[in-house]
Amino acid sequence: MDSKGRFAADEPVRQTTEIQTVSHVIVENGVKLRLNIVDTPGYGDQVNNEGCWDPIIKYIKDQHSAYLRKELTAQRDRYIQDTRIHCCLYFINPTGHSLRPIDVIVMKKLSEVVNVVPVIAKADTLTIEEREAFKDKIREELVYHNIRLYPFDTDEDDEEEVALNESIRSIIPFAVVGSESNVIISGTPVRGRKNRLGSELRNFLTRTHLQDLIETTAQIHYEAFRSKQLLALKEGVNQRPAQ
Ligand SMILES: Nc1nc2c(ncn2[C@@H]2O[C@H](COP(=O)(O)OP(=O)(O)OP(=O)(O)O)[C@@H](O)[C@H]2O)c(=O)[nH]1
Ligand SMILES: [Mg+2]
Repeated sequence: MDSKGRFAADEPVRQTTEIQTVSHVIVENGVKLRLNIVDTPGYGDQVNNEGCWDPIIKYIKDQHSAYLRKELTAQRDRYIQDTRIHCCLYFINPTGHSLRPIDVIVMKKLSEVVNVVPVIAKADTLTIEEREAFKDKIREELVYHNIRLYPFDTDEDDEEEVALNESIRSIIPFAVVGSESNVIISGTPVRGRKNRLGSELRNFLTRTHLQDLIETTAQIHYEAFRSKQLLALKEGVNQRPAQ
């Protein structure tokens, strides 16, 4: 795939951000985990990127809306299929300098509706020193721009949770490398490159924070959406003329 996400040069260049979902099953400690991954090819590709985040925000809200509809109509004991986005990985270009204005704007907008986790893409293009300096700079900028990302501290957090959140904040942004080829690990071909980049993110997503990402989505992001919708519904009813 080239940098415009096309398979061939004669395919049209996208005009907007697309939304593509794929489903993966991964096995973690013998437990099967179904992961739905939603990709946004074309994000940030345009000369004028104004509004390129709209389809992404809309998609996230649509999932909340679909869940709310099912919740309002479902019998209590029926399982509701959950398509809500539990974690949004925001890929940062490995410039080594600073966040771009679009990164600041979009991370702020996204953090109002979803758990946002910043990730430095193509981290193999930076030396270890550059990478650490870039991470420090990004952490500083996140504070400077008052971007409150996952994990959020709440009043009910116990000591253990506060410490866990603190440890994540000290690692963020994660650094990753992508791969289109397989390497042989213990005789089995595995997609990837031979280095440890990415293992911290994998651990975070599939082990240490899996449950908390799901709970935070339900208790903070979805709850905020839900109460707003229900309030609007109620006000709509009150405004209707009496029959
Ligand atoms: N060195 C290096 N190159 C990478 C890495 N990941 C992707 N690339 C290259 O960077 C280019 C763009 O990568 P993509 O993964 O298609 O980028 P994208 O942002 O998803 O692009 P769209 O899907 O079109 O929005 C390709 O040529 C990749 O081979 C990486 O971790 N390291
Ligand atoms: Mg892509």
